[in-house]
Formats: sequence, C-alpha cells, structure tokens
Amino acid sequence: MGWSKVLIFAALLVLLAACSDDISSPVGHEFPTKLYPYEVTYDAATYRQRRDNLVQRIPSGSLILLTTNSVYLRNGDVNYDFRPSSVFYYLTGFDEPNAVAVIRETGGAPSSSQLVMFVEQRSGSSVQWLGSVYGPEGAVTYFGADSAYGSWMVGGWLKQLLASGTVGDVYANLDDNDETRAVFTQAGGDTHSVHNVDSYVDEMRIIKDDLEMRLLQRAVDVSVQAFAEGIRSIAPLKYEYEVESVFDLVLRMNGCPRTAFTTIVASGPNSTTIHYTANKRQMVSGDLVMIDFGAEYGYYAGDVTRTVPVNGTFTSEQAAVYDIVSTSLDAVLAAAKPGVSFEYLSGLNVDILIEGLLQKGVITGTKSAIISSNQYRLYIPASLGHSIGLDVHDPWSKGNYNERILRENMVLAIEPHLYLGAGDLTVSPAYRGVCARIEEDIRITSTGCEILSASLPRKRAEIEAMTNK
Ligand SMILES: [Mn+2]
Repeated sequence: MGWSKVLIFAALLVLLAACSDDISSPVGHEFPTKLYPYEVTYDAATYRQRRDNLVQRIPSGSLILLTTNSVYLRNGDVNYDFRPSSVFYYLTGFDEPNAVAVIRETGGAPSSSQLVMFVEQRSGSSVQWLGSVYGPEGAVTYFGADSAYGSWMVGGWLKQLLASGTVGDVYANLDDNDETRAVFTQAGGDTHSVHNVDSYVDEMRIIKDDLEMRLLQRAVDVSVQAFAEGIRSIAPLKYEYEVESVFDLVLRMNGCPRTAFTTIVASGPNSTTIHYTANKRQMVSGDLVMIDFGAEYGYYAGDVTRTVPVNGTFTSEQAAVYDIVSTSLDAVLAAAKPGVSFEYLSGLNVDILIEGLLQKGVITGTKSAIISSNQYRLYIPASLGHSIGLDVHDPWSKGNYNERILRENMVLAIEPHLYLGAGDLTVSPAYRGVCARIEEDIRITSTGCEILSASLPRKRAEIEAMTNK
C-alpha cells in the first residue's frame, strides 16, 4: 500500500468514526433502531403522526393503553429473542421489552396526542451483564415521549389517573399483546370500559407510509438476494436444511436479525403440506422444491415464494402446472390497481387456474361446476394473498378481507398456487403430487402495482437457468 493509499484509508477511518458519533446517543446507547451500518431509520415525527392520527379515530376523552412483549423463557435460563409487539411498535418505534405507553389527546382542534412511557431502568451490575437501556431519559429524547418513568411506576400512576375522573373509556392493544389486560386490571381498571384498539390501528396499518415503504423494500430486497443465492444452491441429494442455511446466511449478512416467519423448504412429497417447516428431507432428482422465505428488516416482513426443480429441469407435467400458476400471477398483477376488489382478483385467479387445469387435461368436468361445488378448493386451498407489513400476515387478514378494495400504498403478497394431492383421484395420475406456488410482493400505485420483488426472476425458463445444473 503506497502512502497516498494509507492517507486515503486513514481519512476513511476518520470519516467512519465521525459517522458513528452521529448515531450515538449521550446516554451511551446505540441510536434508536440503527438497523444497518450507518443507516438511521428512527423517525420520531412519523410515530408521533401515527399517534395523532389514532387519537382522532377514537372517542374524545379516551385513554390508549399499550404494552409490548416481555422476554420469554425458552428453557433453563435461556430466553427467546425479544421482538416487540407490532401495534405497540407501530405507535412508538420503541423496541425494548416490558414497556408501557399511554396515549391521550391534548385537546384543541385538530387534536394531537400526548405520550407517557414506562420503560425499563438499569444500573450497576444489570448494566454490566445486560448492557444499557434507553431509560426514561432516552424515551423522552429519542422517542418523543412527553414524559417517561420507570416501568415499576405504571401501576400506581395508572390507578391514580383512572380514579381522577378525567378518563373516559380505555382502548388497549388486547390482541397485539396479551399482557395489556393484566396491566389494566392491576391498576384497578374494572371501573372503566375497555375496548380493543387494534382494529383502529389495523385500518391505519393497511396503508403504508414512506418509512414503512423503505423498510419493506429493504426486507424484500434481502429476501430476493437470499433467493438468488439459495436457488443456486439447490441440487439432488442435498438436504432441505442445507438450502435453508444459505437463505439464513444471506439474511444475517444483510443486517436482518431473523426471518419474518419460519422458512418453508418443501421438496417432493413435502410440497403438498402447505406449512411444512421441518426442512429435513434429502432432495432427489425429479423433485420440485417449494421455498417460502421472508427476511425481517426493521420489524417489517418480506414474503416471497419460488418453486424450483431440484435437478434444474421441470418435467412436462411440472412445467404445465407451473405455467398455469405463472399465467394467473401475470393476469392478477396486470389487474391489481386502486378501486379493484380483492374478491375480483381472487375470482380471476381461480378462473385462470381451473381453466388451465381443464385445458391440460389435469382434471375433467366444467369450470362452473368445479367452482360452484367448491371442488376447486382441493387444488387451491389457500387465499390468493394478504397484506404484509410489521406482521407477515398483516391486519388485512382479519375479518372478511375479500371485501377489501385496493388503495394506493397497500402492500400485498400475491401467491397463486396449485396443490395437486398425491392421492387425489380427481387429478390425472401423472399430475398427482405436483404443487407449484409463486409469490411476489407488490405495492399498489396510483394506476396499478409495482412489484417490489421484481428483480427475482419467476418465469419457468429463468428459474431453470438459475439452478445449479
Ligand atoms: Mn405469503
């Protein structure tokens, strides 16, 4: 290395040191939610805006009570990794365990929100063993709390407030975290009506804001990169978990702490099990392997599926089934735009898939009879898709989401599939046990949709070209 290079290298080190100073907090804790080297995603204004939005949706004078996950025991003295509750995180951006948030409106027109937080405090040997936490000071400085206290104070504080006669009904994240009701009851909350706030927050979560879009795109990008490496690693005689390990490596190398859900690597006969997660079979030439994988980045979920021939070439039956699914996906993506109902897209998907099966002689009968008798559910057992976000099956999945009308900035996973059972006598023998699913993540734009996972090929010939032949 010449002197000029040494100087450039030294200058880079100084620059990196300066960057890392920018993202450190004075309380000796890493800046909130530093998810990727030198990328700061914490955005207090966005979370405040969500709280302001929420208080305008629920009756005036109400109190919103939110808790997040604890750290849960796995076995012995080993804990599961902590992951915040989604509704709590959506409204606070706070990602330490055992915290409570109380949100109230400030009054005025339009009304805005006030946030009181109760967070973990550490000192002495607990800092030595576990590291520092934000503490009440950090909750105010970085998370926009108007006031903050140690977690141990929440019971007394809440009891006093509920007894003051200034609080109307209580809205709590009851589904999001099952510890919220206990906090409420311990504070003598029986005197107040408690409602579930989750459905109000769910309506907000369905439309993604700019911060969410950035995190979702990153989660999808890492997922796509994992597929690019993972598909290359598929070969006869490899075990399913070997392929899974390649996905996991790419995930961790990209700053993602974990997958958004348990990875499915389902080869051969396992592919007929929709949620197969054991991933321990040795794959053989002639199998198809269905891989459903999603990275979690900044607590947002990617969710992508590809179906790949283990030896690099689809058989003619596998190719026929794959192409039917691929044709339907193309049609659904072309039709997805604001104003279109999810029910319409689901119907379009079923029409195309059943027509394809009939045309190829995979099944016999008439399309109308197969649909009206629900026979089609044998081959299309799952939904066409779902919303993704902080949860891989985002709130959209609750209730009758078929009635949902697509709107701009909804983000959906679209996953047409055909599952032809190994023992299904309605299916022509050569096609029994053949399953294919292809899943893309999309954002609804003002005029159509943008495929967030577009850089991962999905056409049959492209998939064949990607495999390790
Ligand atoms: Mn999915």
